[in-house]
Amino acid sequence: MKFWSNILRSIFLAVVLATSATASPFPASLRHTILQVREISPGVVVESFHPESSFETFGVNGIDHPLSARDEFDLKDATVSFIQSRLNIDADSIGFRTGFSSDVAQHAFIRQQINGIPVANAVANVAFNMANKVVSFGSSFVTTPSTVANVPSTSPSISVEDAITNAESALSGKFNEHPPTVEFVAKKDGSLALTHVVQIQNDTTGAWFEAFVDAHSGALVQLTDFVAKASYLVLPITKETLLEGFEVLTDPQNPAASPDGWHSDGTTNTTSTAGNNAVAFKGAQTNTTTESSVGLNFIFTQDPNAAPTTQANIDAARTNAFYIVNTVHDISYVYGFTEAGFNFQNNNFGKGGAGNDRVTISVQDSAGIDNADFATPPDGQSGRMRMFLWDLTNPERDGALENDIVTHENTHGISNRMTGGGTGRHGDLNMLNIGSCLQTNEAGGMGEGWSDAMAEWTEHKNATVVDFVLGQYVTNDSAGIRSHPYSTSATTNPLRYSSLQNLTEVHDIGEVWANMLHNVYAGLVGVHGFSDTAHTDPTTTGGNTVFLHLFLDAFTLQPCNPTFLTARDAWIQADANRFGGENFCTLWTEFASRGLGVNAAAHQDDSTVPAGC
Ligand SMILES: *[C@@H]1O[C@H](CO)[C@@H](O)[C@H](O)[C@H]1NC(C)=O
Ligand SMILES: *[C@@H]1O[C@H](CO)[C@@H](O)[C@H](O)[C@H]1NC(C)=O
Ligand SMILES: *[C@@H]1O[C@H](CO)[C@@H](O)[C@H](O)[C@H]1NC(C)=O
Ligand SMILES: *[C@@H]1O[C@H](CO)[C@@H](O)[C@H](O)[C@H]1NC(C)=O
Ligand SMILES: *[C@@H]1O[C@H](CO)[C@@H](O)[C@H](O)[C@H]1NC(C)=O
Ligand SMILES: *[C@@H]1O[C@H](CO)[C@@H](O)[C@H](O)[C@H]1NC(C)=O
Ligand SMILES: [Ca+2]
Ligand SMILES: [Ca+2]
Ligand SMILES: [Zn+2]
Repeated sequence: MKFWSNILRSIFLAVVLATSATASPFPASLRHTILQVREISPGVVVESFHPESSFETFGVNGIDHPLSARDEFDLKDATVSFIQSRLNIDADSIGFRTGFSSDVAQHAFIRQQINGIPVANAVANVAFNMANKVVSFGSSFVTTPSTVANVPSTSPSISVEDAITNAESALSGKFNEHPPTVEFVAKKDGSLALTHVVQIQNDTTGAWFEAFVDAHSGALVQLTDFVAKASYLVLPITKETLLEGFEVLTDPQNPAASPDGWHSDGTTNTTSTAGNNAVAFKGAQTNTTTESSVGLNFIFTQDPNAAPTTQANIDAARTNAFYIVNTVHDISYVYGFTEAGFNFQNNNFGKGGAGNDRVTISVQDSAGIDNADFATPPDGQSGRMRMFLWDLTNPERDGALENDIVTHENTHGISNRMTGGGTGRHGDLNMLNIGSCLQTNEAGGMGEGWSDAMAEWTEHKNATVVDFVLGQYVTNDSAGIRSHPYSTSATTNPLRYSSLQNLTEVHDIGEVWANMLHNVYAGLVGVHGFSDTAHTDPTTTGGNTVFLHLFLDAFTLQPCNPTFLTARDAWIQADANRFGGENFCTLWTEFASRGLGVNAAAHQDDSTVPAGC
């Protein structure tokens, strides 16, 4: 039975000495994916088993639950009845923990309970669509008749004080006075342990644990390490609009790009939206009041029906902006925007470039409305991102929650630092820009185009190159904030090189460039396919990987104040440098398809490709 197999996949933890492997009731092949081994102190190793929860999804229409016929929908009742019927268990073993609704779904979070006591590592979550049908169900419940028969006494035989002493000693820290609880922990032999759950911290090392001490034997049977893992409730960077739904991401950092994670500069560790690459805050530029987390759990649920300035929504905004800027840091880092390439970091770990210039992200900045901006001073001074509120809807919407806007701004920092070698300028979504190597109208326009193209790149999910729209969430308009979607269809987007004849505004010019890059992207993906891991692995071979290499490589090749012609030539050269010219004809064909062919000049179209293409 499917449900029974969950037992074998649940989280279990045991303190064991060294790596003395005990016989495990799950296949050896699973060991690598469900075990995590952590050395707490020399010789003391905690082996933790991560659950592989079951997960089912039920499409656009969803499925019924036993109370579907009722006129009134109650999230808790519907959830309990659904799980009860799905898992064939008693209602009183289903502990409703919390629920909330987004614009598109209603979410319930449940903990299994036995004899009224929650099982710490047995949880479930159910989502309903707005028609109150079940659309997904995840579960790591462990109830079975045999485990229920083996439930230990629910009266602890050792005191909480003794449990604290044991935990303090095992974990080299002090109890932090957070109220202890009594919970069950499901163990790998299918039995349960009754535990005292206490928090232990060490101010010197920054360690912060939740320890589960067996309330009958006194042994440490499970551990949650708040510090080692960071979780963020965010809109994953591949999602284009908020309506696609927030997710909890755990440890999304790429160690190849951020070796000490996102909350450490190698010296100071934080549990807030402040770290080596970025600091996200609301307030004056001098008042970097960041979002604090519980441990490193940045779980702040945005309420779409409340003003963005409510506390929960500010917290959600700081968390999302921090996540996006760090993710863009990590992506661009592995493609070449490194310390030596003039990136934004406080500590450069001795790898060159000037440090002390992490991005400062001011969310809901009071300086503006319906926009966002990014100031790029030279290497060694922080890039300054300012995200504004948008007042086109009621309640207002927050640009920090629209990933493509945050990425657009962040990319100004990349194009400005990489073109001309570490110099900078100011860029925004809709206003005029000034700066050093992207100063001219045409270069500044391409600056806007690169920013849109990078935002688009992050949001591609597969080899299907769909049209791309920027800013549809903040405007609550499916057309977004540009004149046309970026598209391979010349009907959907007719912009060509010659369109520049009639354009002077940088964002208008940027659209022409971003649409050309969209076509280049489509051409490369058409030839090379799509790499799912391109965000973290620049050695993959998909067209999306090739595109981002050329995108960043061309920055450092192109001259100060590039034109469409010289920027195109930089791409062709970047391909020659990295791929031996493998994509020569693909690139020329795509540029030429929008008028930037071999004989294009002075904003006159040409569709010629080199001989042999
Ligand atoms: C915290 O950790 C340090 C370094 O390991 C250790 O010296 C100290 O005793 C610990 N503090 C407590 C309260 O155990
Ligand atoms: C800070 O965090 C880093 C990376 O997570 C870790 O290696 C280091 O031990 C931590 N330092 C302190 C003082 O806790
Ligand atoms: C600094 O931030 C805190 C918390 O967001 C806020 O209460 C305070 O008013 C801010 N101060 C300034 C000068 O902006
Ligand atoms: C967004 O637009 C839709 C349709 O135009 C409208 O029904 C909805 O109220 C708008 N949302 C907000 C928050 O303004
Ligand atoms: C590919 O991604 C697009 C969105 O970019 C999505 O609409 C489509 O369903 C995806 N196709 C597959 C096969 O996953
Ligand atoms: C520029 O605008 C004029 C006047 O609207 C129009 O006739 C012409 O076709 C435009 N040129 C291009 C290349 O779009
Ligand atoms: Ca968007
Ligand atoms: Ca730097
Ligand atoms: Zn811009």
